[in-house]
Amino acid sequence: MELIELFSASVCPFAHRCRLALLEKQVPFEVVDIDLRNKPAWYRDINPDEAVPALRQGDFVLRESLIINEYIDELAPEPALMPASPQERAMARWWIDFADTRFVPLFYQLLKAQEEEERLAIQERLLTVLGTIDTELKRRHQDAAPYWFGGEVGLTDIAFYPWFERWPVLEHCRGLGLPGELTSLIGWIESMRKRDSVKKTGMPADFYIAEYEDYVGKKPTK
Ligand SMILES: N[C@@H](CCC(=O)N[C@@H](CS)C(=O)NCC(=O)O)C(=O)O
Repeated sequence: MELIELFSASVCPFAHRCRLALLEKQVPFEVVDIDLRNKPAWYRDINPDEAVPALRQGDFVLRESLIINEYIDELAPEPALMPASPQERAMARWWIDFADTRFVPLFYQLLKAQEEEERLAIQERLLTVLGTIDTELKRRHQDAAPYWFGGEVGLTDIAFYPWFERWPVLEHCRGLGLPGELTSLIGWIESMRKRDSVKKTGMPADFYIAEYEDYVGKKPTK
């Protein structure tokens, strides 16, 4: 197999998804770090949007974290990162879409919101989404199975996890901790933290806080 290069940045949760998938899939790859504050001009030829992640393998270039992860999963049958049954595969896609369209945008909207009223409204919506995730995890395995679709980690877990590693940013900048009653969600995060892929790619909370304070554009509002 031709070597895979992943254009990435440690701060970026989307690129984090792809590093996790590559490690879980045990596919050899090289990380090329892109400084998002000072992107090299050549990177525009790889990704005209100048965003990370991008994957390059010989002449083949692919963008978008979720599409990249589907490609990574299809490189080899094992370990499978999608469930086996068509219905569970469909549900995995549904939850991956939920992560991207309903959960992730609220994370950024909350960080960017400058007015208190707007912030509280977004926070409410984000808490509802967290409740939906917790209810689904409870319904699926009553706290017994470590991952979304049972005993094996998959693309659904990977689609969500990077934002939970960055949750201390919301806690620090917006005073929003993870509610303790969301026991299934918290249990799932703990299971993810035990994985080698997560340990190898993880960064400390202070790193994310410093990076995102810059992104938020001002110091905490608490
Ligand atoms: N939908 C894209 C989002 C990628 C994205 O937004 N990446 C950010 C970093 S987290 C980026 O590179 N933004 C361009 C910039 O910072 O100039 C994906 O899933 O890959």
